[in-house]
Amino acid sequence: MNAMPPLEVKTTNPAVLAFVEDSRALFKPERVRWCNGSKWEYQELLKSLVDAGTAQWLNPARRPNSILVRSDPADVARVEDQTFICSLSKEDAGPTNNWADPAEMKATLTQLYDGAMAGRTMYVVPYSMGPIGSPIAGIGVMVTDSAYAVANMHIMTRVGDKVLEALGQSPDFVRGRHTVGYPLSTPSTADVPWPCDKTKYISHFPETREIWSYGSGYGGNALLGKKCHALRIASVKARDEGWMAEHMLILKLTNPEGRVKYIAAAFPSACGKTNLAMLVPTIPGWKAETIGDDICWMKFGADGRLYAINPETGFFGVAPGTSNESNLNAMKTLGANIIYSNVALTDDGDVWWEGMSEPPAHAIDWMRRSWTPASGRPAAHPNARFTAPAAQCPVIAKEWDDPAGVPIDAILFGGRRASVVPLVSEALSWRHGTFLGSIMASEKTAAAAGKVGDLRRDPMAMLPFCGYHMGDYFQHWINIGENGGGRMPKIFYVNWFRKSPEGKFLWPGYAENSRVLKWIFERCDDAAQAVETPIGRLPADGALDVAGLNISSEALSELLRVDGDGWKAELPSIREHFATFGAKLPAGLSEELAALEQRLG
Ligand code: GTP
Ligand code: SPV
Ligand code: MN
Repeated sequence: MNAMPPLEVKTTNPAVLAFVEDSRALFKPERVRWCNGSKWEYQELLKSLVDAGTAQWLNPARRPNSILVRSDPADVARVEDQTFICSLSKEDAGPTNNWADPAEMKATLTQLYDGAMAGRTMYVVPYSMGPIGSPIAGIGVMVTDSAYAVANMHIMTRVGDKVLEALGQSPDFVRGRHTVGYPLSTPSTADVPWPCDKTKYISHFPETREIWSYGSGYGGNALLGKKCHALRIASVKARDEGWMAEHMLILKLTNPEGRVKYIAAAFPSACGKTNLAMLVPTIPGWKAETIGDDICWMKFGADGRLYAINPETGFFGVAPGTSNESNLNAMKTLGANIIYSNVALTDDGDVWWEGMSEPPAHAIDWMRRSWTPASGRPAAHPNARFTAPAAQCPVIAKEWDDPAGVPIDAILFGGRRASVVPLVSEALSWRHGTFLGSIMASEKTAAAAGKVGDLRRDPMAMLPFCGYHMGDYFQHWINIGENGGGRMPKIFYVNWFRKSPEGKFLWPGYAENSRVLKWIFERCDDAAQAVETPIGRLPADGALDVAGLNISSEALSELLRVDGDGWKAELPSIREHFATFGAKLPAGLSEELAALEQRLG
């Protein structure tokens, strides 16, 4: 895997040079490669992945310049049990994070790191989260021995010389160390297609803005710019500096009169962010365009409004369920220059996954076994992913990489709830909206290791991604709202996943979610009718545009029903959830809970 010549070191920044030299001394790689971010470099990375047997080229007539990667079957999702927030005090990590003493964690990892890159290349990846030069953006430098991680970082972030140039001599960058933990200790040690280790650690040191990741090559564990930096470390930075780092898509919505609103939405992993970010409205005259599909950084602008950027440059999206019917724009984005992970390979060298189209008569499944529809198992892993350049999305908004960001008009929360939570409600205030976010719950998906389907509280879709005590995080939300006053976005709670007693989705979802977006858009202008209920404002009779939609009036009234008994039955579990935050639970949220109880009667 020595295809690449060493390149010139393009920085004299002493902090960067010291970080790289310390990493080299620890990992003991055979060689160090500084990544410059060029197209040529990206192509060399793909070639080295193919040469190593990690990847194979797809049929260039069908998927030009695209590869298929199949991971170790035990390295397919984020490992929340092995994710640690190593703040100086345990209290700062809070009850929802795993904590370890930073010195002890570093001692453990230093042992694992010692010589872990023997026989391999250590790539140095300077990257920017957000447009270079944007006042909202942030820089990181990551070292890794995974060419797969580097190739993905090329798509997902801005990489290379221009980042080092922007950083200049500043020591203000996030330091990321990553190794798959599979040294080629002797010249005769054979490599494997997907090196990784059974032992895994995804560790964060919030005070020193460091990330130490060990043993996994999978997305959120290995692409350190994404969840580790842009959410866990950035959330701490945001708390310290008075801004927000959130697990949200960003969408631009234009009404038939040409007026625009920007909407951010927090849904847990694999709960529909990529889909909503790219939807094609079914209502005439409305237009939706994509700004981001996973992460949103927001800072106050000079006018006192919250301005958001998408810190990423690509989509690391869930493949299964993506089709021309469910997400045409994603399908159009996926034509060329894609890294596919853990999908199935068709006999003509193309990709396939469950829900994409009629199953092929034969394929090779994600575990490299022969597969037919009769095999009785999925051909693609449920958390199979595509890595796609955002610029290839046919509905990417022109301002998607504007360094100034876009002013946010509405924030949506939502999760997978088979019952209780209606299709849409509007919060009564920012604080009430913060309360709704704080009690969000969702059924667990395949994006993280563990049992799928269990209902868990996932406040603001940040449960696995908040780098500090979630009680303090709630307080930060309340503080931000007080700072922003009347210029804050309106908050809404949505649920595309309410089911009938027979277990069928009541709402068609996907493109039809535009009907809900329309109501939200018009609520922002106080134009659409709403009724006040104990849980918030719901669409008044006839206010939700269902013209041309094939939905029964029973289904619609169930979707918009305020299930008072269901909410009352949930109060004990909300109280229990709140109790876990102890004295750090903001008084404002206890007051919101008491007010809800009272309104429910
Ligand atoms: P992460 O990348 O893990 O953060 O996920 P995400 O939030 O971007 O989720 P994504 O849009 O990839 O959707 C995940 C799954 O939810 C896919 O299988 C979709 O088909 C399904 N899904 C998305 N939107 C809807 C919807 O409106 N209704 C229903 N029933 N399913 C949906
Ligand atoms: C998620 O799990 O929320 C993702 C995929 O967006 S990962 O990059 O693995 O975090
Ligand atoms: Mn996500």
